[in-house]
Amino acid sequence: MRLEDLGYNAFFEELRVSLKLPKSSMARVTSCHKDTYTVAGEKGEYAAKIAGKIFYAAMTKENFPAVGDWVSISGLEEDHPTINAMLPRKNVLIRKSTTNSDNQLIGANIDVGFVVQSVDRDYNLNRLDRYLTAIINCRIIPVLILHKTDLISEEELRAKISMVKKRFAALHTIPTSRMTKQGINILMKFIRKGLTYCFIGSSGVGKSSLINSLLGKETLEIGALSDYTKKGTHTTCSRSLLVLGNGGIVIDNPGMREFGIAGDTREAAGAEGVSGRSVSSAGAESVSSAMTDAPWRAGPDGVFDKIENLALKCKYSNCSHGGEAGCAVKDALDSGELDNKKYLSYIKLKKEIQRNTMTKFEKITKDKKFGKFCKTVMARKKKAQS
Ligand SMILES: Nc1nc2c(ncn2[C@@H]2O[C@H](COP(=O)(O)OP(=O)(O)OP(=O)(O)O)[C@@H](O)[C@H]2O)c(=O)[nH]1
Ligand SMILES: [Mg+2]
Ligand SMILES: [Zn+2]
Repeated sequence: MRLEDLGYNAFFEELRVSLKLPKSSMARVTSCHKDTYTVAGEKGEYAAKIAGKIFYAAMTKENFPAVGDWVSISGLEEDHPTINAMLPRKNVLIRKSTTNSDNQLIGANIDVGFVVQSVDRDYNLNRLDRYLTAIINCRIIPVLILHKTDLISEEELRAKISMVKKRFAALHTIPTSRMTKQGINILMKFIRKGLTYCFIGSSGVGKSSLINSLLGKETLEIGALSDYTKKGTHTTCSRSLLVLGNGGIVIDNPGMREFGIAGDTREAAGAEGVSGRSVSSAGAESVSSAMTDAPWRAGPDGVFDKIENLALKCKYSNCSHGGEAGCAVKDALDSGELDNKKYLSYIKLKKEIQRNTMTKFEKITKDKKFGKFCKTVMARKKKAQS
């Protein structure tokens, strides 16, 4: 397989050249396991270990490879493939656990985030706010898939789509069903060769089933219908990256029960690119230039654009929009120009983002603790082996 078939492009090539890594050594992470990674490159798909130097240098979880990362492999000829370098990321989708302080890397170098909701029981606009905020924060274009349309009437579907449009005017929405095949061709045409699409959503909404439809074969395991009602049953247990027949690259994910919003993710994405410009902004450019001829162009500029624009007119720059005098957001709320539900969702997510954006000092302390933790684990491992 050519690297380009796995999503490699000029953006990653520039980074590779700057880091003086041989092109033949490049591979993309297709799944992550306990202490090995499956990667795919010109020599096919195989398992690789991570080099000690990356392990020791890793200050936080975000420094370890994620599905979708581009890595450099050595030792393939000697039959012990090892990841010895990782390219900075264009972006990385992060989920913050709402029960502990962990961040979970969902996928790296993603062009489009497909949020899948099943129209029968998972459809929820506040949950959609969360997914969209996280996706846009990571500079990824969001698209909504309203799946299992066979389970509701056309009228109900129209009402649901119009509620989505009212809340997120510019959000591209694709209704689909595996049973009636509604939208499957539209989805297929939407997916472009060489771009990476990440499927996220609750468990049982039909992410893996949809990907199987796109693959035209039952590659991914899907849940039994009876499992669907059981809370906490996840059919897909780990993320995986697959290439479709039309050249699009998709990432399947285990279902998510909650989706916490991480703070600023630019650092995890690789911060400054090796050429000095921001990797994230360079990524956004390459995404938009790759999509200028796409029928749908970029998604919404922001989930809460309308509120953010109103906020610019508030009397105080640090306005909390909680009732201060001269607050343009509150004025719009009072006049009915702004939807109350959208306002409440905005305030809730804003607080969460503020809470999860740690101060630099807090971050350094946490990073040091994690580095120390890794060293202790390795020392213990060595002692046990000797
Ligand atoms: N009625 C209906 N059922 C569907 C459709 N697509 C998938 N399903 C069913 O929904 C159930 C869950 O599908 P999965 O594809 O396993 O869902 P998932 O989102 O991958 O779930 P996790 O892997 O647990 O996150 C299965 O029983 C599918 O047969 C559809 O279009 N209509
Ligand atoms: Mg699944
Ligand atoms: Zn205000």
